[in-house]
Amino acid sequence: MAATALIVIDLQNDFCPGGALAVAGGDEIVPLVNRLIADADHVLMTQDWHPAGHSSFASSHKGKAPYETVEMPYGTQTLWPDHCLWGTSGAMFHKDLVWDKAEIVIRKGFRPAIDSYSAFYENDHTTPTGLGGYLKERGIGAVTLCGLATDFCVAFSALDACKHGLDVTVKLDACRGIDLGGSMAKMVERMRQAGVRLG
Ligand code: VGL
Ligand code: ZN
Repeated sequence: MAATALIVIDLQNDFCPGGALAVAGGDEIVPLVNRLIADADHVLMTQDWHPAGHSSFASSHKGKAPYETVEMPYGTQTLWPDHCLWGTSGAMFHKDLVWDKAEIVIRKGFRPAIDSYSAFYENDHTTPTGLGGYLKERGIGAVTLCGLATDFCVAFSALDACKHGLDVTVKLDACRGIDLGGSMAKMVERMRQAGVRLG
């Protein structure tokens, strides 16, 4: 039987209370994620990792405020407060997360001109992060996802995992969402329709 991996998405300080792009209750999931890590055969992580002046930051677009949108060559991009600047404390994993077991950390969002929600592809849906190939080579056929944020990086990762033919579970109680303009209900429904198991 193909192996299963737990993928912990973006459980970083900037997405936790007090962080630059805080997700309500983001830190509450840490104990549960630690239990999932302890029980998992393989643990993979993603880390949102942006250079200063990244194009997903509202501050990079004159006259734009966070949570507004801009049209990028690859489609509509939501603008965010500056967050997860590479190498800063905001980009580090939550201090109580026990992630020694992690076999790989996939960093995403490091190209200045393109954002990346999914662990598999950047927001143009064509530039790969390499995770798809990694899972294939490792013989991993099923993934369980948890982390932040439910309606952005977790959901887009889950949808792409389905497209890769993986068996996909999202542990909703080990996720927290941003919920921008109804994005939570919309993305949960999209995951359900794509065949994601919502556990
Ligand atoms: C995320 C917005 C911007 C996420 C990352 O991890 O869901 N959301 N960058
Ligand atoms: Zn980001």
